[in-house]
Amino acid sequence: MKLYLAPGACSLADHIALHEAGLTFDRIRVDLRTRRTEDGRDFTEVNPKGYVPALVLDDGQLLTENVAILCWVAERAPELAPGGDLGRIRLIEMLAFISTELHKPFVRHFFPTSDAEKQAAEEAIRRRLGFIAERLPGEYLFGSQCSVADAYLYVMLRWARMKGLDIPGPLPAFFDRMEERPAVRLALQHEGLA
Ligand SMILES: N[C@@H](CCC(=O)N[C@@H](CS)C(=O)NCC(=O)O)C(=O)O
Repeated sequence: MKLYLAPGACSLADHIALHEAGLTFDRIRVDLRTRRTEDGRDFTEVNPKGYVPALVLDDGQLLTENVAILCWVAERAPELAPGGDLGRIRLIEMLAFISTELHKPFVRHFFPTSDAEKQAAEEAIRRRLGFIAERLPGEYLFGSQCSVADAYLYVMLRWARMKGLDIPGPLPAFFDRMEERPAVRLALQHEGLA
């Protein structure tokens, strides 16, 4: 299995989740400007969408989209998803929220076409981090057990820190907790971010 990633990009969430699940995989860096892989390939031949993350399974099938890859990991490591009747649906609900309501505003904040757009994106991020912060039920998004969604939220908070955005309590403590996890440390180390 091969994970195509760019250091510090959203693919860090998938990288962490694969380590949390204890799965064996190769990492291949992608230069997002040139769209070339570190092994010299045109990345669009691997993933025609041209963006990371991309996961090539052992049978050669390609998986893309954070929500799908993180769900796939959680299916292989059920301890990384909430339990109960609605567990899988709650996980998709949370991943969809992070993907569409946080990740996308961050992209607008990183690459705004106007000051107004940047301001609106920052306001959206502030509100949505506030929404999560007010409802954090325990150490992690679903209580005491870390899930693949926590890896995705961790990357969003990392970006918020990089951009100097406010992170409401108790999310700074959540961030520190995540950074103590061996899977997070390993992924940061492998991406040259430790
Ligand atoms: N919808 C995709 C978006 C992934 C995405 O935004 N990837 C960024 C890095 S965080 C990227 O590769 N951007 C380069 C590009 O779009 O050209 C997903 O959730 O997996």
